[in-house]
Amino acid sequence: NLSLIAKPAVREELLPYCPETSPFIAGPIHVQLPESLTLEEVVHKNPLVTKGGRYRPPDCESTHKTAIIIPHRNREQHLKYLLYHLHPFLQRQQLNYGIYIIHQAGNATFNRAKLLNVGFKEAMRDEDWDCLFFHDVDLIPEDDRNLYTCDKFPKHASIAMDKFGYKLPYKSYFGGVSALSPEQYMKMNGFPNNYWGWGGEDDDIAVRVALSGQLISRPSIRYGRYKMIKHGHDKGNEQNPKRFNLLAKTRRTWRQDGMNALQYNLLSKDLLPLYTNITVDIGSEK
Ligand code: UDH
Ligand code: NGS
Repeated sequence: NLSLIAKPAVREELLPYCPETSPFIAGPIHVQLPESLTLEEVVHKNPLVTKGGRYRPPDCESTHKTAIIIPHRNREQHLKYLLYHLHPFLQRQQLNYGIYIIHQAGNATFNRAKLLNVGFKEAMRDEDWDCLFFHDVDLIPEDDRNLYTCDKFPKHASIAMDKFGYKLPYKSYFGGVSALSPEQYMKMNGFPNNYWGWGGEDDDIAVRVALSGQLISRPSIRYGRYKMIKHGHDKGNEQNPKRFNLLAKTRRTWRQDGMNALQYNLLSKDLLPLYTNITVDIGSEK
């Protein structure tokens, strides 16, 4: 049956497509954060992950190409634990995937949404990803039936977080982990670039979904479960006092501010064993 056969560019053998449901999916995950864990151990536990944090199932051709985009600064411990859990999780789902860390250089106020725009742009330069997961560094998925693939509409995946009692804190909550196809992302002009500091940027993204004529897709509440690694407030990410004013203007600004206005200086891009590390100067609030 020829329709079952794909010919990947770098592979010599012809592999059949992976089954619709991966046989390796196991359901609930008991999330542990071993104190002595090192990144080297994570590397050893994931022998099939290649430079830049890339993976393809060895025995079949995946029907999904997912990039994971993680905004980051000064959360090395969280990153270690996320990689420890995420690599095996994604492999059990038989995905063709890559992990990108978007590291904000310097000490200017943190800007999560702008980093995610940079991640989208840089990841799409590498590969024709069909789904991008925008993933906070401190959220560990607790069930591998929570598929890291895209839906018909922008997906909010972290709908049942432990810190909110495994339910949504409010109906339009879109923070934590979300997933969009490139088409869905561009339809809403990406994410806002002008939320400096904590809060509101995720609500702005949810508003953009609606303003661009899209709905929000969600996994089952039984699967969209996440453990948040406990932490205090970050230096350089103070509550943004402008967030309510910005949110009140999204309807007027979303077409001007987003992917079409994105400016940054790429400082480095390193293909590390477990992820592609992108360090970027995104400037500071004007
Ligand atoms: N992030 C960083 N470094 C920072 C700030 C944020 O890497 O200095 C990234 C990281 O991926 C994080 C995400 O941005 O998961 C979102 O950060 P956040 O601080 O907005 O959200 P979070 O839910 O924390 O992690 C909310 C404040 C928690 C204070 C709780 C005190 N008990
Ligand atoms: C809302 C924030 C969101 C935030 C959510 C959960 O109030 O950015 O709380 O926050 N919106 C505004 O501030 C406008 S949390 O409980 O995780 O600290 O994601």
